[in-house]
Amino acid sequence: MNIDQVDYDGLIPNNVALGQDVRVKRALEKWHPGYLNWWNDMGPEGFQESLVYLRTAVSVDPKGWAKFDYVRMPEYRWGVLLAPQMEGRKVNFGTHKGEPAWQDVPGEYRAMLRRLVVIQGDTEPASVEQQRYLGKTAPSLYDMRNLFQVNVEEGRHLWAMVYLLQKYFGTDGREEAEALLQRRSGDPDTPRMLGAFNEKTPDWLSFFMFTYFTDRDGKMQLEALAQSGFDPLSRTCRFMLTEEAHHMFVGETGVTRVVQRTCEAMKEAGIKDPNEIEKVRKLGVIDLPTIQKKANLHFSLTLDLFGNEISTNAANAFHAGLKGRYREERLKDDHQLESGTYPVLRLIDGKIQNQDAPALSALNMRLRDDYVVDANAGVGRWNKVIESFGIPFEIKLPHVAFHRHIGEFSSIKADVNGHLMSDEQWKKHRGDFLPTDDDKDFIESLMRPQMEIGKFASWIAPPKVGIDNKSGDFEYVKIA
Ligand code: BYC
Repeated sequence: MNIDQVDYDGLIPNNVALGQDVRVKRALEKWHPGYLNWWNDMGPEGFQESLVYLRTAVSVDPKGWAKFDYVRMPEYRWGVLLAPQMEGRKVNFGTHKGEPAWQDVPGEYRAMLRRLVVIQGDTEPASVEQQRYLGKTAPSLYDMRNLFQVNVEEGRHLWAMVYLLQKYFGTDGREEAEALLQRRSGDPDTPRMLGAFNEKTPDWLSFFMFTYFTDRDGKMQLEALAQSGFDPLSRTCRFMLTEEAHHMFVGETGVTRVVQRTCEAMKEAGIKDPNEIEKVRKLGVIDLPTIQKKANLHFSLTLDLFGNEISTNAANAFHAGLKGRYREERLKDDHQLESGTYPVLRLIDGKIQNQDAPALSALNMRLRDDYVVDANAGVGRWNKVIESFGIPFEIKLPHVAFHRHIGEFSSIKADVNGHLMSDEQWKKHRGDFLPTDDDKDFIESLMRPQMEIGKFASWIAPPKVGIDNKSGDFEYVKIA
């Protein structure tokens, strides 16, 4: 079989010759009904019978890998797709640098590798669960379609990790695959593994912020895992990154369109001061300070996903050649990091300051730094829109010490500029930085569905171009 092409004949589309791998094929076929039950119980509420204009991967060739068509979500062809194997690929970092990449799990790293795969896998269904109710308040059919596209692809990413568990981790892999269907986002007894995936995504602004900020953590972690010396993981993550790009596009353009609509409405009403919140809200759009608060919330929750700044887990995974740095192959050093240092922002004598730490221990910090640079780029594009209307307001990412629950700053309170605060001050000013109940109620009041073809809710501008180059009045979802 040509690796670029996906075999659609069996129950599970794949480019891994599943037909010749009877044990894994059976294991996945056995897991499949449980997955569909999970999708029906925890996937998008309603719309399961609707025809959604979705893209499905038909090849792993970066040019032209997807085809678009109307699909009922439960009939989406979730499959197992790996990027093509690279001839002669080597382990590119850590103590095994230069050895041939592993096609099987190295025995001594089995537990570490399984943990990484399970954590990655756990985030995928979690995000679908978090976004479960959003279809009902979609601001347009275009947005609804994008939501469902993101959801089915997160489902596919779960399949990607489950394939690795079933193929390479025997009985315990099978048990982990089952457990991925049992945990639930936000459940007090069986929560998802990482903090941000147990938070709510209650409205569409949160959805756009989540796909902008949190899916971008996905990008960074997948880039780091794509470096893995365990070749099947690397190939899996490389293809997932292709899909992930669309999710961040949905987030970035979603926030852009919200900002655009707010600025347009302010201009039409002759409001120049962005802090005239009540006046702006009366126009049926979301004021810029509230958009800033949502960005503060989702950015800070996402920073927690990078783990502790100083981490032996991260050091061990790098040393073992399992998880690299962001775009490891482009970095110019020895790729072993036995002796170098890296500056880590820490709390020293009550002050936030940089301190050099062994580079190997500081890998989470480094990936987080790369993330912040990447996240800042899109924020700059949001600000260009505001600037084009001449409104004196700039969206800014808060300081990394702000509102943290994991790592160095989890034990302190800091404002968005990184100034330390007492608990009292924090209580008093929390609502200046993070959405208050009033803000939430206001946003919720705007979340009225707009399901007429080609129409958009009052608080969001239409996109510049449609999906798959479709026109503005294209019926992205045929609601059943
Ligand atoms: N919440 O040594 P540390 C995505 C735990 S998103 C709860 O710093 P490490 C997506 C940690 O597990 C990308 N617990 O940990 C986006 C450890 O516990 P144990 C997902 C946390 O391993 C949108 C202990 O604290 N992929 O794809 O260096 C939609 C010590 O911590 C948290 C990955 O994350 C937390 N936030 O760093 C859909 C890649 N942080 O084991 C999808 C795989 C830490 O000692 N995961 N802890 O009991 C990893 O590489 C790492 O495990 C982490 C944590 C970066 C998550």
